Amino acid sequence: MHQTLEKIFTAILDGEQAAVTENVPAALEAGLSPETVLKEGLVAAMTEVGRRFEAGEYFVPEMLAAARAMQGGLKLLKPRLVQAGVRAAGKILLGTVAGDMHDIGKTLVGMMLEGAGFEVVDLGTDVKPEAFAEAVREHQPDIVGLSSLLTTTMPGMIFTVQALTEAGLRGQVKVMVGGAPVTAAFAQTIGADGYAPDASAAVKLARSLVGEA
Ligand code: B1M
Repeated sequence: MHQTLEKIFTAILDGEQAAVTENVPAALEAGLSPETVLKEGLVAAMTEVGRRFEAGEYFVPEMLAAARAMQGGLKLLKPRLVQAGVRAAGKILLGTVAGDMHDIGKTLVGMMLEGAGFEVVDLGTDVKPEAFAEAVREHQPDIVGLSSLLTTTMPGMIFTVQALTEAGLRGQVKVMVGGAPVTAAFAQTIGADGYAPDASAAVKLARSLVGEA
């Protein structure tokens, strides 16, 4: 592995954004393609972050720090990736459902998905069902990701799936759900395509929903 990629990999795992933003341009100057820097630097590191989280070696703070460090590098890389015509792994529309202001978990899920090469459109919090439908029309995502942290706002997931169906859009997107009170059984009941208990599982689920192993 090129020395700059090793530095990017380690800096992301250590949550050191300055070292990432220093080494991404250095890797490009050394002649590595933006795609190589993305896949073998950023995505490889975030995959390792996910593994460490699942193994109980990392917790949410470490995962957040790594995701922030990765985003610093991604920001520098994005224009070069667009220039080089590199396609995202898929496009995901993400939001916390109506009435719910919790955004830490949803944002972390979005950051991890970006780290896995997905294009993420984050609609924020308190997103009404009609706003999700409207945004699907506008952005044409592969996946709609719904987050809810309150038992009282979980019905917002049902109404969002209904709104997508009523707008004739349900067939063109996969729906994934998550958040502390949400379960796989609930996801199945409301006709979602999948449930993920945490950000690392969300990446795996999103990959499987777009047909990427
Ligand atoms: Co609130 N809150 N809160 N809160 N809050 C909880 C959720 C609560 C469990 C606390 C408690 O009572 N023990 C409780 C809910 C009870 C329930 O419904 N069963 C609660 C309550 C009651 C409330 C208020 C109603 C309090 C009040 O005003 N009386 C109020 C509601 C406001 C509203 O939304 N309308 C409220 C407000 C707030 C704050 C604003 C103070 C703040 C939110 C700040 C913010 O987000 N910007 C807050 C916080 C911080 C929490 C706790 C303490 C932490 C939530 C968090 O960020 N966790 C929480 C208690 C707790 O969970 N321990 C609590 C860290 C985050 C990384 O985890 O969000 O679970 P999490 O996300 C995980 C997974 O769930 C999953 O992956 C993430 C990363 O691993 N995931 C997905 C999440 N979304 C996903 C989407 C996916 C896939 C996976 O696919 C699309």
